[in-house]
Amino acid sequence: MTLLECIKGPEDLKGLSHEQLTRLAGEIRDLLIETTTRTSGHLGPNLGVVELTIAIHRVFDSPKDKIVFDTGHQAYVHKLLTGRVATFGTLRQRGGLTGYPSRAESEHDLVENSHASTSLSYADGLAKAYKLRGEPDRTVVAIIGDGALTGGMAWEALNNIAAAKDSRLVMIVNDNGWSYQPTIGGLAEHLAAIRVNPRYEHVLDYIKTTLSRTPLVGAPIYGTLHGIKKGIKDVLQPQVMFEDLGIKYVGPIDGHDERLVETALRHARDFGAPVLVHVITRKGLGYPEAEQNTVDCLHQVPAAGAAPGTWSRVFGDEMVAIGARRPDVVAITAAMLHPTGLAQFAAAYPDRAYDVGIAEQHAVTSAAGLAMGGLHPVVAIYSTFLNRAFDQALMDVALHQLPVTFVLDRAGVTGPDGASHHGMWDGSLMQLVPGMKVAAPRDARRVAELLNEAVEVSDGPTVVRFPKGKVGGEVEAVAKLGGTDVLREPAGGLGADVLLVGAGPMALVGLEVADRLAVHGIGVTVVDPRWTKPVDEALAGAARQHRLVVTVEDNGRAGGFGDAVARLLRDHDVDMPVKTFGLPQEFLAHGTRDEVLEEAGLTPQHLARQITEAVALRSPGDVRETATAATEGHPVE
Ligand SMILES: Cc1ncc(C[n+]2csc(CCOP(=O)(O)OP(=O)(O)O)c2C)c(N)n1
Repeated sequence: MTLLECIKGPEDLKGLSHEQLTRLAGEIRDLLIETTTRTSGHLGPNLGVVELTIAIHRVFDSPKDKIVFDTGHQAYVHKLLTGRVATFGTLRQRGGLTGYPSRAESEHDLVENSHASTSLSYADGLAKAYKLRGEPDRTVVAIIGDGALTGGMAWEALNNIAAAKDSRLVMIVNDNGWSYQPTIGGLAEHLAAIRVNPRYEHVLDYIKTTLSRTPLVGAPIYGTLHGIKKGIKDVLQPQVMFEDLGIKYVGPIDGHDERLVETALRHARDFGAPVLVHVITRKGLGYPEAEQNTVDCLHQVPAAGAAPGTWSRVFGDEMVAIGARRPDVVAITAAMLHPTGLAQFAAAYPDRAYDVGIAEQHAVTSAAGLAMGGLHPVVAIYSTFLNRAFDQALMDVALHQLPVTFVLDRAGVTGPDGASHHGMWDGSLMQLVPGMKVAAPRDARRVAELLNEAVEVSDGPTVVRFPKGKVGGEVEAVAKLGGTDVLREPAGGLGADVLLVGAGPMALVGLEVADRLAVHGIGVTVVDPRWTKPVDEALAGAARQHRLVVTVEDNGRAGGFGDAVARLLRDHDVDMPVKTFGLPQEFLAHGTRDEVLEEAGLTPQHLARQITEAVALRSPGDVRETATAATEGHPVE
């Protein structure tokens, strides 16, 4: 039995010797590597916080003390130390452990949101709550990376924490110099005086002498740490601010020296007021493939970059082509240069690509400024993170009718990252924005086509949304209906029973649905509107030619494309039933994309069955029999 297998909870850590803790750290790293390379997951960040997490659980008394992991992608070690060694092999699998803290999994988990830069605000509130409730023996601990510290919310929180002088709050800045990519903050560059902290130089010296002695990985580690000196300064520069604000600052500390970290944390815990502890760690430590990975230290395995054949890659390739033709097109990413597919554009046109850090709100309003300045910005972010910048999209961009194109990768069901990552909100949020045009490409060809159309729009904002993963086969239109592509007319001899309007790749799912329904005598016209906002008015006329309208979208049902189609029909006095299929308006658990879509009923089989039932309700005789058979357990295949 390994030492790690004996750890059933944080209390089991407390009696271990220094040697045992070192052994434990090794066992944890082995398990992290073995598991994540099999299940996928955040490897680099977790390898970097092994000693730090051990120290946290030895010093603090969870769950009485509250531990908040910012973003939460680095909480695997915490999972292992809080009774989840035996189930760790199920990480990110349907029904298994989530990739982030999960209150359903453990009383030691608290915040599951996984959107960065929130930990200090949660911690501020928690500490105030315990004070008001008269529970002064609790300490709140927030662990925040230097990447997450680039998010504005973290600074809003610090401003308030500084004023809450008697909060028992320990903020640990886990500074590894990396976000997805090296953290490059503007603070140090733009502030005139950069103070070099002697303690920081001391830590670098320490790391140089100790880590350089380690064969193979030593030199690269030192090289990278030294290379990120600028990044560390970025965090040190705000140290001036911490001191000025009156927040106690401790550090910088070598985050891989467990004893040293413990000592600092004990001091911080006993201080009785907000303390910021600055630890320097090495992302990916202990796994040469991660340490030497120059893209992102294996932030994630498999790598989150835009692999050939993915939607992100198709977008990235087209951006390079557009960039060559249109010198006014610029690109913005919020700390996701590689995953969004913008790396090629940045390499080709370095002056026209901006990585703003984990700062979606700033990204969008900065894009507004770029547009006001005569450029056409393309803001490439994951759909779920656009939520952060809704007000900026609405008031800063749309109100001014600015030509900004939002490219929303990972729109719809994403998969193993779970509830906080499914991009199921943008389709509804964007429907609310006056003047916003939303495109949903169904295949690779349409990504290129619609992206080009979007950057041609000069009098207002546009969105191009597409899902995660591999792009499917291409399907050409057989006819046009206004701006809408008709992909399939009812099969020979069948009537125009159903008008199936599929948004984006759901149009291709619609084709499979049509095949299944044709077998049962139901004629389906399948169309792809290409633009889901504004809804093509031609659909109103087409609806009149059918007996039922069906919409299918990979987005929450409430207020999405389907509701917009129903509204269009009402507005045109088309008295036609509309069935809107989409994701249930719930926080959907993790699983593969296919598993989640299956559970949401968005597979051809489920859709065919439900549409058959709906048609039967409105039809005499033949179709009704088919539907009855289907509902009585003979699935419509
Ligand atoms: C609002 C938001 N934008 C983007 C992301 C995607 N993301 C996840 S982790 C990460 C980098 C975090 O860097 P850091 O906080 O330094 O932690 P590290 O992985 O280096 O330990 C990013 C950009 C996110 N989770 N939330």
